[in-house]
Amino acid sequence: ENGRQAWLRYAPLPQGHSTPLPLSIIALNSSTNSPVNTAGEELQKGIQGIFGKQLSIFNTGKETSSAVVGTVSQFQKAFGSSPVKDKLEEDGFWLNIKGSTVQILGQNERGALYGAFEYLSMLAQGNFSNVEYATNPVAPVRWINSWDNMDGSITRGFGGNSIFFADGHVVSDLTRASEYARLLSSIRINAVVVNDVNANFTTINPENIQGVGRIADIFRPYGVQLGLSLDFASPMELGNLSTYDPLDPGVIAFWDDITKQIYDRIPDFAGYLVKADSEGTPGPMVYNRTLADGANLFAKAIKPFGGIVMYRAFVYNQLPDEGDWKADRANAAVDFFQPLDGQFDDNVIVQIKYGPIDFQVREPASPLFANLLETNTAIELQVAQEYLGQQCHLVYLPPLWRTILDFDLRVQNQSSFVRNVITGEQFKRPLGGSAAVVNVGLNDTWLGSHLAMSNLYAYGHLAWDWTSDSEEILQDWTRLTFGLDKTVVDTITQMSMASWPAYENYSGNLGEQTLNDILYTHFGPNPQTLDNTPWGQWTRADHTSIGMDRTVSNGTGFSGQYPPEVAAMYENIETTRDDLLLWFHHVNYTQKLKSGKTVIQHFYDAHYEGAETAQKFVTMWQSLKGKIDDERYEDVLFRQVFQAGHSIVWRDAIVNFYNNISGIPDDAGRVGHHPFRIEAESMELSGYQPYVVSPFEAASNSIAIV
Ligand code: BDP
Repeated sequence: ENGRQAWLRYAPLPQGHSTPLPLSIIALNSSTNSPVNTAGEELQKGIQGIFGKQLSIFNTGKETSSAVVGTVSQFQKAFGSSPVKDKLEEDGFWLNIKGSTVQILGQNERGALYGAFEYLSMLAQGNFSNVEYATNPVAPVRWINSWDNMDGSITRGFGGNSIFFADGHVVSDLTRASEYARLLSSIRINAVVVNDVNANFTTINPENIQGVGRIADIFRPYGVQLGLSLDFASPMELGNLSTYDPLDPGVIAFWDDITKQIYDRIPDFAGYLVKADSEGTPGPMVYNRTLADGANLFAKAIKPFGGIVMYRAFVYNQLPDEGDWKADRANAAVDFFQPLDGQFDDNVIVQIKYGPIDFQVREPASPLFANLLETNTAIELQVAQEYLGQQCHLVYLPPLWRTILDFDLRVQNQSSFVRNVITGEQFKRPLGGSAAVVNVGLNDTWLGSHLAMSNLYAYGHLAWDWTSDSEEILQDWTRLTFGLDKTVVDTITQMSMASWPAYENYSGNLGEQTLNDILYTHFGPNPQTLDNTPWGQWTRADHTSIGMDRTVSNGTGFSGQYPPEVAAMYENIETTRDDLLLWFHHVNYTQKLKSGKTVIQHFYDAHYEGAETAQKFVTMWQSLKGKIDDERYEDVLFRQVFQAGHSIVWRDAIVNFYNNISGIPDDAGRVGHHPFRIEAESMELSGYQPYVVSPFEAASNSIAIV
């Protein structure tokens, strides 16, 4: 049990679980690369694993007591008429289980494969209900963005090197890529952009187009399409042109040609992802062209082939001068994109990070979702826990995502939830959906941590239907990953559901964002870097007060980017939720919250509470010893012990920082007092040296041992 099978282990069910099974499998397409063929094999493998029964696969036969898998039209051809009672949309499927007679019918082959995984997931969880239903995705784009570099490293990767690239090329052994596609199709992900958004032009040289073509071949039987990130300056770097101006005829011809080369090799290529004019990347603004000119350049090249362009809204190159108190990076996306609404081609989707800054522990929903009424949009999430403990901390993310997706933007004073905007439903847009940054690597655990995989599993399920219950998804994942034992399921549920609030409590609360090292690692606590950088995660803390005034009346004007009802709510301290107070307002440390506590006392209490919860994860996990395999038990235990310790580092660094800067004592007398603590540097050290840390708050007495 090294984690490599993730939630597709097909472990034998405990004694006493039995059900009438189909006697055979009928897969209505037997060509090797077809998802329906894959579905047949997967059903065989799953039933073999769960029940120890070897079923044969046919491509025709008697429907009764068989599991038939195929598309609706394949079924009609084989059996005359369609049993499907509800409307199926692209990628949707129909599942009809009547004891040993099972119909799994997709609108397309991909849908049929999704249905097969759904049936197996039920069986693997000992759920033997007879069911009959159709299910459709809420959006056509359910993508993953990999941040893999051509040299094999992964930007913000915490699970080893790339499964796709090494030394500038596509690796020859793509076994892991195939296993990954299998995992992804089981959670209904339909495309993966394989290279980092900070793209390198070499990805699209002739050799690498062939290479990524091999990845696409490996993905195809799983119904997963391939996409690529582009480097906007490729016409110069690869094409030897003197410009990459998006309106230049030579540049247009260059991209037309590259696109044709890609489709010659990968006829089902999904599309492009573009990070331009962002954090130093080249883009259309270099030539005084608009971001829409940039996006439409690719959109026009790819349109004849049916591809799409995901154009990222993470644009804030033109950062204001430091010290300019009106300047606010949070304003950037709306400032840049809102004036261009209506100018993007129909096959462009503007991909928007969930909050206006950058994957922080809590942010308000990006106001850009409310400002593009004539543009397709998608939400960008991060399964990679870049700011959220980097897979060394357990943080179950769906509850965080739901704060954004379930937020009502009140566009034109009408109900307008973010989840309905990004699917295209709200503003009647043809395209939309989501992308998540997922940095799986060669590590057997994929993400570097067994428990972190629940985030990937949940992302797929939520991208299919954002109203699904985060806790139920987690419990399905737990049963599939660790078995049906109720204590195991309950304990992992409790830990996971408590994990994001705990992390928020010890890492940055009241909307301050994650108070971590912002300059480089994005990992441990370093609150003092926050106001000295151009990155915009400002706290604006001084001796008496804290928080960023983003109001229209006094501050950066950010709150005015929301539609009127929401803008009015955030403009006013009284109507701003406590958990976003310091995002929108600058207040005294002694300001009273709605909870009745002062801001500073809330900091102290929350940090102690958060760290205490993280300590409990260790004992909770220990209660599972013997109930799950030793290999994964030990691995997770190691991480939970680390988190428990690191949460104390977080707690003390932050409370000491605010205690020093405000001079206000902790009512409960905890801050600065650790009567039972034995300092590491006062122990007998063998092979370790004392080391003076900076910032000093990050270690007691500012001394660590290394
Ligand atoms: C930041 C990451 C950086 C990414 C960037 C992005 O630190 O590595 O390149 O986002 O999303 O969060 O483009």
